[in-house]
Amino acid sequence: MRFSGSLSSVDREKAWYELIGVPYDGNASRKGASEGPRAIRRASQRLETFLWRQKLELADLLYYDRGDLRLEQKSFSGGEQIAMSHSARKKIFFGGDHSISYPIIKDLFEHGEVATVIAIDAHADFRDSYKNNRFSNACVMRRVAELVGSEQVLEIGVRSASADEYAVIKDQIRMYDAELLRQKGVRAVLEAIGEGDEKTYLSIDIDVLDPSIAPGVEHPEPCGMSLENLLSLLQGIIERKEVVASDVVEVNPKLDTSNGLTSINASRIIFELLACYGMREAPFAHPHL
Ligand SMILES: [Mn+2]
Repeated sequence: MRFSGSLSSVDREKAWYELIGVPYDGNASRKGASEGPRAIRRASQRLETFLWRQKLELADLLYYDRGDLRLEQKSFSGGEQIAMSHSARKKIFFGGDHSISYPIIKDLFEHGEVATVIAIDAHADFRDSYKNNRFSNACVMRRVAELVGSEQVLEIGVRSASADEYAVIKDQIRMYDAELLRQKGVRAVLEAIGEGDEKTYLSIDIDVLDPSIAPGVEHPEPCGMSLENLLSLLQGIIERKEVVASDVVEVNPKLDTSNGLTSINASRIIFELLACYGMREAPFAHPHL
């Protein structure tokens, strides 16, 4: 099953955007996120592809679900190159535990396709090592910062870290945490982020949402964002920054509600990313506007 609205394989060359599942949970403590891509594809069939707010038919955007990218633990240490296409098309990956962001960003960074990274996440993910694993999903932004430079990393929505992590990030990483978002609102945070044309990777950990609307995650963290606020944040970031690739991670169907609420919200986020890309690049191309 392909993601809803995807071009068929015959028409794949017409695609402007690529979706890629990454069914991997080798660096999570509680397994299940490897089933995320399948659940998200299935959930995407349950939503209308006509987006009401934008009056936009998603299938008009021409995107192709390439299927799954298989990662091995060796991919994380650079012991094995990951097989990834390097077309000019924008890519949206969906996991998978959060550790998948690192080998993807590493590959894009080394090909000069990504310079800065924005992470939207309940957790700082800045431990040096977790359960003797430096590539744990709890360490992913630490590894990313070492790769691209800590001044090139921005974290949004954080509301959980250890004291040790906080000591490392407080002077090192630009951050608009959950408290600031709550006090000032999405618009003020977007104004503070500013505009820029650096090639940006946007990583969205679904646990940034409140656990009441995203319960199917390994580490639910109370007092999270609403989906409306997250979608507004994504719209604002994509309007202001040159987002070239993104991911949606940490959906764990084994921990989700029986009707797959977390997967539904993940596919809604992917719909919004596609719509934002389309509105930024070719608003004239959409006959319903
Ligand atoms: Mn997280």
